[in-house]
Amino acid sequence: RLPRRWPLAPAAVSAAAVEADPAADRVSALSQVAGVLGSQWGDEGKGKLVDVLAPRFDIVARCQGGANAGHTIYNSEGKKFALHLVPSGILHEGTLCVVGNGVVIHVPGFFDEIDGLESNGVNCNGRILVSDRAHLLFDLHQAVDGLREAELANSFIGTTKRGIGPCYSSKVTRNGLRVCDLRHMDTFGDKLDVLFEDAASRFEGFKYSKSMLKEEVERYKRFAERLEPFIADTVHVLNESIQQKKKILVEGGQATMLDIDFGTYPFVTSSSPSAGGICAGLGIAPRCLGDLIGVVKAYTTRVGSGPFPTELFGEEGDLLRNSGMEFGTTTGRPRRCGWLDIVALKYCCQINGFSSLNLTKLDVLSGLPEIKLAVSYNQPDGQKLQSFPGDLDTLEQVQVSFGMLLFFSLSFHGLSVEQ
Ligand code: 2SA
Ligand code: MG
Repeated sequence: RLPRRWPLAPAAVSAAAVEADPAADRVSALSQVAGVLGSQWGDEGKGKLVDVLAPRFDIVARCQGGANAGHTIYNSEGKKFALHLVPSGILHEGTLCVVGNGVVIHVPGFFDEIDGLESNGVNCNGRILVSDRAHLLFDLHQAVDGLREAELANSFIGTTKRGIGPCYSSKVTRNGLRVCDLRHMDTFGDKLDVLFEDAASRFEGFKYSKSMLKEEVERYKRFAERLEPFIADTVHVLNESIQQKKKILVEGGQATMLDIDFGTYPFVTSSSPSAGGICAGLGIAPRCLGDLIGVVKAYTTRVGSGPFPTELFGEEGDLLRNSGMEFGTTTGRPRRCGWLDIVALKYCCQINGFSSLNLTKLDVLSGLPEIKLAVSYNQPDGQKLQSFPGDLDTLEQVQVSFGMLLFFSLSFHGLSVEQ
């Protein structure tokens, strides 16, 4: 635990509760609005931490990304749940889940997820609010994602092909459709037509006919009816909840090293999974934010292409992958594995100002004769880099200095690393 920078919500926990669960006081002492963010390249175990913390919060909110996230949670009976769009708080009856304005929503996928949860005994009724400002992600965005990757050939990004980039492109181009557009089906078809025409004129392989458009509009008329009870002005709901002293936990998807601004661009996702994405993706003020927990795995994994300075290949990589069960929740892809990278972690700590770190999967390293940590990056001429480079050419050429894990301490305010 590190000093907190913001006033905290009063912790109302009885001595008996603390005795029954020693973690209770620490968890309840978390600020009124707290966040769980990935501090590597994703898959650090954010979903598990959110699941642990959720019972102490009134609301769990997603602020960015979409169904590219894959949060795996096991319930008390050992049943496995793979969540993509629905916040991980859904497994706790008393928690309200919010899908914020910054999220991109594939409505059919959203309902598939809800159907899956309900058929496994999880009641979703009245427990999920979807922002009326969130952008709609259509099948056409997924098709474009695939076509764009194919076009990139050998320099493909390795996206989840969930249409995330193309949907955020529509949003930024300002011809995207939002959840609130489902309330205006009279103009919905015309707006969707613009997106279809866009894709068809750009990609030869994009098949499009007016009858396809008509079918899609009919499909969305049905979705509009089913989605209506979920739709809310979540900006208003969240700000009212803050006024009412309710506790909000923000569940980050992906991670800072995949951030559109701070990650290893262009091998990144198309949203802001770092602290700044919370305010933009939920419509809450920066001064409301309190504790931000950076989740960090005891080693590093990455899915998709892009530089990975501490990557391990061959048997060493296989060992981590198999003992850590490092396969994508969304796509099942084997994750690339390597040592913990303190240079990248320090950079993430600077950007997010984490109040604490949650170190996960330390047990996976059990039995290894040595555990390495990247402690600095050097340029080919031997000069040490002072910060995590923005230029990929520089990053690809760095030589990593490793430290062995003999004694290891991190101090976040001085940002010093000892080994
Ligand atoms: P996209 O689909 O446009 O967001 O892909 C762009 C890059 O972001 C990476 N990315 C991820 N990396 C790790 N985990 C992610 N979620 C799933 C999971 C991944 C899976 O939690 O397991 O199942 O494969 C995730 N989402 C996006 C992606 O690999 C690209 O490098
Ligand atoms: Mg994941």
